[in-house]
Amino acid sequence: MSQPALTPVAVPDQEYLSPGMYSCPGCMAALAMRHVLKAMGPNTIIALTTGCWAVIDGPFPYTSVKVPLLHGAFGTAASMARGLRAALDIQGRDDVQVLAWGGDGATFDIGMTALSAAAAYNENVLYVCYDNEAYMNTGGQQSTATLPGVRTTTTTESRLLGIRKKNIVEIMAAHRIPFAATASIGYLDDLQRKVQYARSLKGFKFIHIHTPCPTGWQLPPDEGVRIARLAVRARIHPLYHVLDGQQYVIDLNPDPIPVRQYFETQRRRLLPLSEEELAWIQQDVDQQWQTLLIRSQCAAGPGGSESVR
Ligand SMILES: Cc1ncc(C[n+]2csc(CCOP(=O)(O)OP(=O)(O)O)c2C)c(N)n1
Ligand SMILES: [Mg+2]
Repeated sequence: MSQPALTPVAVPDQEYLSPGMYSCPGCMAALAMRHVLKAMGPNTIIALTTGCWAVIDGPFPYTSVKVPLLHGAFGTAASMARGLRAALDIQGRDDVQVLAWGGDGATFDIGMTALSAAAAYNENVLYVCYDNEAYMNTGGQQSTATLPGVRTTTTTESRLLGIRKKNIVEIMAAHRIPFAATASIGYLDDLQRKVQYARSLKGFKFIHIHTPCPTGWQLPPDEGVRIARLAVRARIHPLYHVLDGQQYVIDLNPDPIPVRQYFETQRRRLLPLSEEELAWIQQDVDQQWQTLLIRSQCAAGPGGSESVR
């Protein structure tokens, strides 16, 4: 990316969400949309798949979003975005950006086929996945984005060791798309910069935003941002981006905390984790971080630093 990591960015004053949305108090997915749209600007069309956001937006003919929005079936954000992009291209509307928007269930699971195809064909759209680690709109069922150790309404207790959260950014990077990145609702500067950068690129861009869900995670409404930051510090959700599937950059390297400490902050239901299971999760997180370090060919300072760029 052209700017150094986490340099302050100009966040536009303009708001593209109306007050009085249908989100739960403290909804991090709503905050994510608010900031992504600020970075995208008014010439944006949203391809929205089913999930909480299809409710937040409001019932037709009302909408809480001040840009055009197409609401489609579950898992179809990438397909809708391709159609919109093709129609805009026929009209010569290079000035209009297409934003595909889906939750973790719609992206990691149900929409994966359409998502992979859109990435493989390098369609000129930005796909944003807001990840609350479950199918929240239907009551919190397990998705392949659910953190191991978290008990959802459909978690099978006997199977923990060996089950991992799907690494969606690695999957997208393997398509060699121009830009694949993680982001967090706890670090809005980083999110703004990534969206602004992504919209300047042609081709398929993917951003995976970690958005803890106060309702589903049983958090007070003002706790979402703090918990999101702790997930970054625990390296459960490290902040990095990958250019063309090859160039890895770690965007933030804050003082790490152990996974155990992150789990202790959780109010959502957890499995009764044995020491062996906790150690396995920590080992897995450490291994993934080491892989990131090697790929980005940079060394973390002993105490951590705000940025390793
Ligand atoms: C084909 C189909 N299957 C199931 C549903 C029911 N459904 C609606 S929203 C939803 C959960 C979406 O989860 P996610 O994509 O993670 O978004 P979130 O609700 O967490 O915002 C489900 C299962 C549906 N609408 N269509
Ligand atoms: Mg979800």
